[in-house]
Amino acid sequence: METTKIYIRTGLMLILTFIALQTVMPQNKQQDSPGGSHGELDFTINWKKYYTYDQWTGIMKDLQKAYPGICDIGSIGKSRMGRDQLLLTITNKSTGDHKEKTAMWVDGAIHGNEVNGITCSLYLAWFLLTRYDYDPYVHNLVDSYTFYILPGLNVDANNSYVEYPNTPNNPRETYRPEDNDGDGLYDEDLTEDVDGDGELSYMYREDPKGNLRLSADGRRFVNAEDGFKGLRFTRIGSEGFDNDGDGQINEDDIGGPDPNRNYPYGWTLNAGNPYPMSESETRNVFEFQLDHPNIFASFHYHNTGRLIMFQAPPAVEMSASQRESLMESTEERLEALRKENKYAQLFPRRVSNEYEHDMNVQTNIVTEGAYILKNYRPVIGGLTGQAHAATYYMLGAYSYLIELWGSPVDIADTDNDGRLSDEEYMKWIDLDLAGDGWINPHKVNHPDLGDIWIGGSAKKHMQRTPPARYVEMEAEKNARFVMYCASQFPSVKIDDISVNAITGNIYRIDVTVENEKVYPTASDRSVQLERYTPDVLKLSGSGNITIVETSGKELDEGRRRSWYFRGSDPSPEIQLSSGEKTEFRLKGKEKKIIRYFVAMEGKKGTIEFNLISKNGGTDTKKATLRIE
Ligand SMILES: [Ca+2]
Ligand SMILES: [Ca+2]
Ligand SMILES: [Ca+2]
Ligand SMILES: [Ca+2]
Ligand SMILES: [Zn+2]
Repeated sequence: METTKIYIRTGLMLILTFIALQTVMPQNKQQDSPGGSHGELDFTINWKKYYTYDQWTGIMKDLQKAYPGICDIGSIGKSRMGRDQLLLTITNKSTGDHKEKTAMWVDGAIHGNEVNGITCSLYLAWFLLTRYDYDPYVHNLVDSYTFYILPGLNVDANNSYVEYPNTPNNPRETYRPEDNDGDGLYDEDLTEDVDGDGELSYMYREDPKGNLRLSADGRRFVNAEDGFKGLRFTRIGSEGFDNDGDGQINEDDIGGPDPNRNYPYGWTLNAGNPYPMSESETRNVFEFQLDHPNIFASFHYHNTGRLIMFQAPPAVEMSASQRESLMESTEERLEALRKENKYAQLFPRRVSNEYEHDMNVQTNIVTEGAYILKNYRPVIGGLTGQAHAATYYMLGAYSYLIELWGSPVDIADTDNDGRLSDEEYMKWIDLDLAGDGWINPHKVNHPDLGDIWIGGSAKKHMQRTPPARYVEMEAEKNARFVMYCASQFPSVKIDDISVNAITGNIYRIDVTVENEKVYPTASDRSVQLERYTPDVLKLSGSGNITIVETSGKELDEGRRRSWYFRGSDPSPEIQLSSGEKTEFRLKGKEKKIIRYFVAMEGKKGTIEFNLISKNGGTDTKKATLRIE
């Protein structure tokens, strides 16, 4: 009878024992009250404040001194004006070098005026450091991963924005000199605080033909009705003097290219001039990132709008009608999903097969981000020379641009029309901020213009950067989102080893390997860029065990069955190769079965499997084969 090729249970009994090799780190001071203090009082920081360069870098240095075992500080380079771009490297040094661990990159305020990004980055660093000894979740993150945190990227403009009177929108760019008005002089007419109140508001002149008047309460400039007979005004512009006597005010301010259009991916001359990475501030960052291929994901803090802008893989081309039907079907599916989860996300983007996992991973991550951040909306990010486009498209790291804060519409929109009327805004100022934050119109004598009016607008930290009282709540939940993402960095393990006797002294061993987290061990993009290291399963055994064959590729459940029934005649997709190691990539939440055939002489032997993943860690399991 020709039945030898079919698996026969011969009555042998196989006894398997698993030995998990894991290091257990001693933990101290961990407290059991999750609602209580977790070390915040060990190093107090006033979060209801915006910090100057000297102040925030001083905090960074003090933090490092207080937590030297889990924090390093260093400069990644200098700005145009010679300021150091200081970086905190946070990881438990005793569990391995920072470069050997999967890493999160976080930077803030590439746009000079967006300094709540500094607060959020600094808050994350402080949270990780102060809670390390108390909070098992944080402890585990800091033991396992590296956080590279650059609170202020555009340090010259960041400092100016906080230290000097400025509009909410300025200074935004890096300090490359630029002749905005083409008169041969560079940056010769900046804004000034004309009335000396520390704020840059708007200037108005009295004008019988002006289109504006004061509101009834005298606090705002509003449109004047036809036939209005009272005092009329015309708006001049932001506060400032005519420094060069050319008849124009504030016509040549500081600021070169937009630093977040200066990165190489999708770069254009118009916004990112004069060439990609021309600014030392952006170049220092990108060179650091190139030098640290352990960076797996990145966060970039901006304002405003409460957006989670994530990088999605490239879309496949579609006709207009295909796009339309995709929009419709996405909306339908989303509506159904939101009956179960109001934070559910779906995006009308079709990607090619090799990018499908990245699209799914990002959708899953930003769905949780929408839950954690509550009033933030996930959208797909832009590509035009932006930092987070370079991170994903050139480095293969998952990337997120967070537009922090926004208008107080969700707090102060009392009639629920989704917009904030002037009256609603003023009520927010009066009741939530006790009047602080508004500049009432007042008369001022201007050296170039004579008698003018200044005011009718909010102070600097009222729009793009929130009033101080809102800083901490924004920072806290944003730190939680970054930590959630780090908690989903890949983590591999050997789930199961199953051994079956086939025939004679031949055994089939199916090893189940698993990545328990949302992120894969390497992004689809990094695979396409060939900028990744495959996961490896290595087998070693006692001297009496030899490997007959390995399935070079993983087997899914269906294929495993077909291979099983067809004996040693595998389907052509399965590449058989003899050898001691098998390479593959574990996607997020994926299990794979790796099959080996081994021969054993004698009645007892041991085999050991080593799973090694550059981003997902390692696992080892042993099994004993014994015939009784
Ligand atoms: Ca000029
Ligand atoms: Ca200029
Ligand atoms: Ca002023
Ligand atoms: Ca001028
Ligand atoms: Zn920005």
